[in-house]
Amino acid sequence: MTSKPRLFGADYSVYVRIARLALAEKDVGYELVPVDIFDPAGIPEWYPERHPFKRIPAFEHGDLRLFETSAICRYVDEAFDGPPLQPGDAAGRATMNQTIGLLDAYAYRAMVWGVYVERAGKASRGAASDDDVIAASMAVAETCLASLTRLMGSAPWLAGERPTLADLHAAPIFAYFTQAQEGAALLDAHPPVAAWWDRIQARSSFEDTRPTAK
Ligand SMILES: N[C@@H](CCC(=O)N[C@@H](CS)C(=O)NCC(=O)O)C(=O)O
Repeated sequence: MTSKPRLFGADYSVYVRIARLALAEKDVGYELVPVDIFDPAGIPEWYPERHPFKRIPAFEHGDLRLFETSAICRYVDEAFDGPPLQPGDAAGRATMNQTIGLLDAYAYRAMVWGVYVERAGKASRGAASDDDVIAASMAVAETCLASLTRLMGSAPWLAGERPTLADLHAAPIFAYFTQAQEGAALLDAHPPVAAWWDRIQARSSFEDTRPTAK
């Protein structure tokens, strides 16, 4: 297939950045088609056909249309040349998918919305933070970081000896979480995850997908 993939979404989005990281790691050229879910005018009227739940991202490559970031990333990894982003063995893939599931089910909501948006996001808009929401979210974040620490063991990456989709799924969440003072302090209390955070930030894909300042 020769056509260039198209990714629909906005660069500030955690999930759009995960897909962009996968495309960047595989060195795949693509078009980012702007869809801003926070646009006061609403999303484009054609977008629900791309994503029935009106979330971002959505993806297209030739005749293939996808939504759900994990499906997009696995397709990008398997359909294009470049370094594999999934372990070669079943147990390694299961462990990687467990970490991705943890990030989707528990980390994203608590660490991005419950801590970053509630603390740093609201402060930047001059709004008051809800300390009860932050405390409850930090308890979940603590379990997330403790679990990631245990699952990493002595490996440099979240799912083994080389970067995988699990690292790409986590990085945009941590990019927001560590902007809140509580987030940065919790990361410091988990040295293996803090060392991973230094490693993932040093990758060119991380820099290349940095959201543009608004
Ligand atoms: N399960 C979806 C989640 C995507 C998602 O929640 N994206 C956020 C932006 S980071 C969004 O579109 N939020 C809009 C909303 O919640 O209405 C995926 O894996 O792609």
